[in-house]
Amino acid sequence: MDISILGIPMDLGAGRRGVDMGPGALRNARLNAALRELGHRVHDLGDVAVTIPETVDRLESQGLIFKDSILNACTESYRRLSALGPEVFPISIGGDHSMSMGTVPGASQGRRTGLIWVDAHTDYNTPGSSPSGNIHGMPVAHLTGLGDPQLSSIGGAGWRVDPSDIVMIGIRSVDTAERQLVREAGIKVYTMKDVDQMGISRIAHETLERLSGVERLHVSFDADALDPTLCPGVGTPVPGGLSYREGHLLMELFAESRRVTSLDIVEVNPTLDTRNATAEVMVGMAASLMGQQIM
Ligand code: DIR
Ligand code: MN
Ligand code: MN
Ligand code: MN
Repeated sequence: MDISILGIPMDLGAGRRGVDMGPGALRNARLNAALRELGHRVHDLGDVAVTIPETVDRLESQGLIFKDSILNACTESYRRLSALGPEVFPISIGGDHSMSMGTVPGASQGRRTGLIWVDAHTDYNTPGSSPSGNIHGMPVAHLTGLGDPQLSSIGGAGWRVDPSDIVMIGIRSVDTAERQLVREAGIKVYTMKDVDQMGISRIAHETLERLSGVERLHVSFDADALDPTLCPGVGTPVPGGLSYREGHLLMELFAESRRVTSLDIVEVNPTLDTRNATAEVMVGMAASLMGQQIM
């Protein structure tokens, strides 16, 4: 397969600094080589330009934290990925999760897209519901058309992800007002309780079944979905996450389906990490999604 890697060195949407170094950490953990060893042709597109937070006013124009700079980086990411066409498999490496407001529409190629959100958080706050003002807690809401009109139309005025085409896995931290928004939208959520009770295998199969009608299938993988003992290098660790094998099995089962068309790896924070362990684990997850098998 032809894989294009796009780095988005952005921490503007997160509550603390450091995930801007995620793309470097993932490349340092041999992401590109691991994918080549699987037989893929890998093209690294380099990084999009992202504003350095210290150079601008954090409230910029509308009071949303770093909104203008995030909008610019997401718009550029959208353009770069759109230009790849439908035959290339894009892997976007971040960067905080606000980048997915650009990568999901970019990878969608204008088609109906299923979104698998692997995360401790639902990231479904709007500017009105968010307790933090951090835009990395808001990308899914904007992808479905809620929230700030500019952030919700990065993929063009009419493009949206239908809430019924979204499945979230690994969830264990949801804000009070956000919970109501997720319920109203009708998004399918597999919490960590569901993972414990049902097993990740059944969840993977149900997810693929639920998203059987979409043309494109995007996996957005936040490193904080995995347990913080495994991935300490994240800004908002929440105990009780996916195990190493649950993460791999989920990716292995998605790979077997051959239906996934794009991937994000986000929220790797090298300043909080232990010897780049989080980046190494996430490279392993990407390799499993792209076909790595044990035998
Ligand atoms: C929280 C934290 N729900 C917020 N979100 C995080 O700020 O909206 N998302 N950490 O990844
Ligand atoms: Mn997230
Ligand atoms: Mn998260
Ligand atoms: Mn986040």
